[in-house]
Amino acid sequence: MAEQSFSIENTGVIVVDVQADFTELKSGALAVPGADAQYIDEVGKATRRFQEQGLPIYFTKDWHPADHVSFFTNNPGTKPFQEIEIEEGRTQVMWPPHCVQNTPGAEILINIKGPVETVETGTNPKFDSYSGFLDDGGNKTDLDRLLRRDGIRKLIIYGLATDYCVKATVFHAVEHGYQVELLADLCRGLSPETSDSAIREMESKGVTISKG
Ligand code: VGL
Ligand code: ZN
Repeated sequence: MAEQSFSIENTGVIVVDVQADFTELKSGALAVPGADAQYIDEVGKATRRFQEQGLPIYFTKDWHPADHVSFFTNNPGTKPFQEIEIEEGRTQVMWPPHCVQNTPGAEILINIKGPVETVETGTNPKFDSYSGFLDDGGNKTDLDRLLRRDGIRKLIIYGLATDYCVKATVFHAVEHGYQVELLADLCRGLSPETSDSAIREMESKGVTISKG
């Protein structure tokens, strides 16, 4: 793994779902192992450094209504982390309720002074959305439009969780034609196995895997 290697021209930074509910630091409802105080500190420092270098910063924010389909509490008889078929051909992992709109668990834990665009995901109660670009119903977020507006061709991506929202956002970024660099040391995953295979899959799609 090399240090982050992109030239900064036409490059944007996507910080995926660095929110209280995904951290051990805040004893989040869906805490990702290793998303502790030191991790949050490192992600904050890196993000501020990129902004000082002049790179535009885009946050994705998991932002669910209380009646969201992905919460096991909204699907009677299901248990957390169980995978169910919610309709013909569409599966859904049952998550503990997390990142509910306007609750402390949904708060992004990065302090930054300069301008940042924030893109909300998972706002439709009927569809989950691991990707920052597109939900499971095929509905677009504002992310691609913002990146085009800003002339971005290359993306540096990191955040939570490697095996879910980071993975889906990276894949869609590649599909949308962006050149992608993943900063692996600034990511944490829910499980080591699925995180390792997510990173291998990213590499096979031409993503550069770097340190922080
Ligand atoms: C995420 C599970 C459910 C993530 C979001 O940010 O990776 N994972 N919602
Ligand atoms: Zn979610």
